[in-house]
Amino acid sequence: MSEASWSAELADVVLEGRAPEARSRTETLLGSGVAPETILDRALIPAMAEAGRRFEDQRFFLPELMFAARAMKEALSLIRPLLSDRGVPPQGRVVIGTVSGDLHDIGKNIVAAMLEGGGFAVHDLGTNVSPAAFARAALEDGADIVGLSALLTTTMPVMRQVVAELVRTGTRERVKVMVGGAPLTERFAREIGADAYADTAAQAVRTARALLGLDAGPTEPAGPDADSAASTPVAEEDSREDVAAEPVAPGPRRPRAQRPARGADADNAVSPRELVKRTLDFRTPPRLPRQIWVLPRAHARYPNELTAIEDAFPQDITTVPIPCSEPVPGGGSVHDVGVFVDAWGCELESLQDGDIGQAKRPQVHDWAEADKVRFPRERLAIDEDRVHAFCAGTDRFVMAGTCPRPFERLQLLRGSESLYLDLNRPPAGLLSFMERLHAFYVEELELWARTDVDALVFMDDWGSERSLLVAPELWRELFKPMYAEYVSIAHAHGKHIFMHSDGWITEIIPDLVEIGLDALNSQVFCMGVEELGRRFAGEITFWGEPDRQQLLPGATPAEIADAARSMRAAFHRSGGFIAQCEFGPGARPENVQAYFAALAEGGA
Ligand code: B1M
Repeated sequence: MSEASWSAELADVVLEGRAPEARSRTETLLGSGVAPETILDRALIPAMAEAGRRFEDQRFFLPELMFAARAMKEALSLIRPLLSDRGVPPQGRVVIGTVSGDLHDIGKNIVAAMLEGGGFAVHDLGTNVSPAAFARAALEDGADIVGLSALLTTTMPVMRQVVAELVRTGTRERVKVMVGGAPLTERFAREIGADAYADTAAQAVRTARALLGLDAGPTEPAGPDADSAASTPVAEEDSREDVAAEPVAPGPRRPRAQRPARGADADNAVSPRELVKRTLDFRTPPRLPRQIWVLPRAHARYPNELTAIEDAFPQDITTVPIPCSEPVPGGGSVHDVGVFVDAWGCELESLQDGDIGQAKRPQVHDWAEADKVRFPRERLAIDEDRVHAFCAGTDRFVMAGTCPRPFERLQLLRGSESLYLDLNRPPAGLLSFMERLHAFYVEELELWARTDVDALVFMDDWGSERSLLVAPELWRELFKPMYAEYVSIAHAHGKHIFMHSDGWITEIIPDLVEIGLDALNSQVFCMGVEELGRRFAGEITFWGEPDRQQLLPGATPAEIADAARSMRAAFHRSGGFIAQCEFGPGARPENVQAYFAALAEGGA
């Protein structure tokens, strides 16, 4: 077989994530005398470069990218030892990690895999890595590049400390520093004295090559649509049908089109509860309803400022504290530092007081054994009298005290990375577990829907900063039917229903509108406020939210006020916009205040 055809075939096998075949083909090629560096240069590096391009332009999502990376690693495990035996050096040595205080590792792992696929020797230090540990590893490994990842605005400053530690230990002049992660910018990289910033994993490979003065690409790309690789500086598919039982009819749509004319029932004397209902039903509320989400660290740090904000801008929405008649096992709080075991038996590790941690030790190693998972059925013992009393005792709009999160729960049980891999070709055990999980949440929502609460709520994070985490088709097949049923339950009981998702999710908003979701909390600034307004205003209520990554921590109060007005202009159409704002650890109290003040101007 010619080099062009074996390299294109092996590249395709890697791109399709067929790990055992990637290994066996590599074995055969090596056995027939093809040099390991030729296999790397002609097939593996081009395949991973193509996988990165597909991820960048959203033909690949996390499951596909992780599958390809796994196949590449299988092949590399045969090639790497041979390369070192033959004295072939890697393209460069990279020490990489997520900085102290930060547990996000999905993006960093992809960057590490792509760099390996690009021919670099990568030492991944994991998450929560201290400046001293980066400097030590850089020295010991003789690294050419130190790669730093951070996803939290509160952990970005650690990157500056890493650079300082490299200087202090005399390592800085020997290594290049590359930084990346959703909240970072080119400017920030310059300010902290890094050598380069890369915004995606594919870009990280190009940047690493440029930093080390390597040429634009090692080889002609393989595979049918593998074109230019520019380098820039600075269970079987079919078994999915088993999931989630019957297709679910969308919940009854509220008659959004038949709204009364603007101002028809303007009545400033309405209660907060009625105000929110009018907003959700596009019945011309006299002002925008308000809701603040206070995270524990903001509570502890700014108690007086918080009281002043709540006094000046009384809140219109509240949540029932979960009044189960049985105690929920586990104890402690999900916000405490250390390891917290939740009601499902999942262990979460939190580094900072007030943060929700990362799954520490996944329970499910094989979906065939998922029947061992303990469902917290005590949550179903709702003390209805207490819920009724709570609702009767407030004139605020009341949300249920539970929040189904099927995707998040699956990640906590299985581990994020393993779940993404599973979702690529979901095994039967996963699909049947999803049915059980869904049935549990349905039972719980049905119970809450029979109480006096005004709304049900559910959440799952579906986006990174730039794209969906999974392909929209997969989401539609596996998760949309679940959410559609949640919406149906709420509407059948005359309740409204709210959803939260982080990240860029523009592509699935039409689906959420279609199933009849009433209100969506999402990162509207990463999707584009104007575009969202143009496409969806009047179709769904935007439940906040001002950007928590750049604006709330970094902008001036005047900029926040402008942002708040732009949200109202984009989303409010005789209703359809709730002035929700998170008050988290990085947010400045004057900015939270400015947001509510700007939205209180001139009524709705
Ligand atoms: Co977190 N989280 N999270 N979270 N989370 C974000 C980052 C957030 C933006 C969501 C939001 O508020 N809208 C927000 C940060 C806001 C801010 O900083 N101001 C946030 C928060 C607040 C938190 C907690 C504090 C939540 C809480 O407790 N209340 C908590 C913190 C825990 C901690 O770290 N101490 C937390 C926890 C978690 C989970 C554990 C639930 C989970 C992480 C699971 C895991 O990583 N194993 C999680 C997730 C999944 C997210 C979102 C939804 C998605 C992140 C992701 O995996 N993206 C995220 C929302 C968002 O990003 N808008 C969010 C997919 C990944 C492929 O993209 O990581 O951007 P990304 O990586 C890209 C590029 O950035 C780049 O290449 C990658 C591939 O193209 N890149 C590099 C990354 N590193 C690079 C390094 C390089 C070069 C390029 O060179 C070295």
